[in-house]
Amino acid sequence: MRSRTARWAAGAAALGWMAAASPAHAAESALHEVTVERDSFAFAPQALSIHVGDRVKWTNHDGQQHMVVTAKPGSEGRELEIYARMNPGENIEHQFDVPAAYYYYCAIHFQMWGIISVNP
Ligand SMILES: [Cu+2]
Repeated sequence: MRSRTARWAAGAAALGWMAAASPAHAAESALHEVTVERDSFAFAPQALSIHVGDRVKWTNHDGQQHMVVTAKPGSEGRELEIYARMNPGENIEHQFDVPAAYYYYCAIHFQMWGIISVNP
């Protein structure tokens, strides 16, 4: 009984340490991956939920060029946050510093779109 209690206490202490450590971990920038697979004409995953300061990397595994285009939040589409081309095998990376929902698309194939929800 005593050892079981001790084990529980150790587990609780570990959980407490994890809870204390998580805010520091959340402050680190995470990298999220989006891919375009061959002949898919789609970004996968189509929807991502990330945190401010996180980075997103898009990789083009298709045999043709694709784009990633998205507007700056609050600009009503007049300013662009990303306007990038990816040749076959290329990738692009972008860090999101403003919390907003970023709808993006490929300006060559308008059926290709995705959304990045950047949370505070
Ligand atoms: Cu495309």
